[in-house]
Order: sequence, then structure tokens, then C-alpha cells
Amino acid sequence: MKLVVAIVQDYDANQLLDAITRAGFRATRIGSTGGFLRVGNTTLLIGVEDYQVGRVLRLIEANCRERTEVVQPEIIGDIHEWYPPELVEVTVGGATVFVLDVERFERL
Ligand code: 2BA
Repeated sequence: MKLVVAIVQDYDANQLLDAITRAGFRATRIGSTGGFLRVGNTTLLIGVEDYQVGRVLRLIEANCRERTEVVQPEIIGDIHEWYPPELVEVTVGGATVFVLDVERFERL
């Protein structure tokens, strides 16, 4: 069994969750915050059998878009000194995905 951890943009989260649940998978949605931009994103935990990982990754790919965020360097935490004072463009997404081995799964 695998645990797919997908960090996605909030804009994409509802549509992706719809697709995941329609396909018969179970997921947990966690509100999270990116360490770089310090803005909200969504982390999904999706536990699946090994053979289902490819299908889940395709659903993520189909439902998460790349976007450009324009931000003020000041909001990028402590590293703003590296940036010129004008607005900075940052490309975010589609999704950041980790696939972890699950040692044991129980529903008690
Ligand atoms: P953030 O950390 O807020 O990063 C937002 C976007 O800023 C990133 O998009 C990337 O394009 C850019 N970025 C991040 N760190 C950077 C840096 N040191 N220098 C220049 N640009 C940087 P994504 O790569 O699509 O990541 C979206 C979100 O996924 C991240 O939000 C973070 O919450 C998560 N993430 C990405 N890589 C991760 C990792 N290796 N471990 C844990 N979480 C990760």
C-alpha cells in the first residue's frame, strides 16, 4: 500500500477531491501553508493500493494547473533581502507529490 501526499493549490482542491472521490478513492484534506510564499495551500492524504498510484497521479495531473503568483518580496519571509523591491513572479504548481510506502494500515 502507498500513501500519496499531494500539496495542491487551494483553487484546485475541490475539483481534485471531487475527481478522487468519484473514482472511488478515499482522501483526507488538510489545510496547509507553503514555507516559501507563506500562503495557504491544501495537502491531500490518499491511501491506495500500489497498482492504483498511477491512476491517482493522473487525476492529480488532470486537475491541478500551474499558475503564476505575483507577490511582494516582503511577504516571502526572511529572504526578502535577496529580492529587489518590486513585485516578484513565482510559478506555483500543478502539484507537489510524495508517494510513501505504508508499513501498516488498519481501520479499527
Ligand atoms: P511554497 O513553499 O509557498 O512555494 C510556492 C512556490 O514558490 C513553489 O511552487 C516554487 O515555485 C517557489 N519556490 C519555493 N521555494 C523556492 C525557493 N527557495 N526559491 C525560489 N522559488 C521557490 P511549487 O514548487 O509548486 O510548490 C508548491 C508548494 O508545495 C510549496 O509552497 C510547498 O508548500 C510545497 N512543497 C514544494 N516542494 C516541497 C518539498 N520539497 N517539501 C515539502 N513541501 C514542498
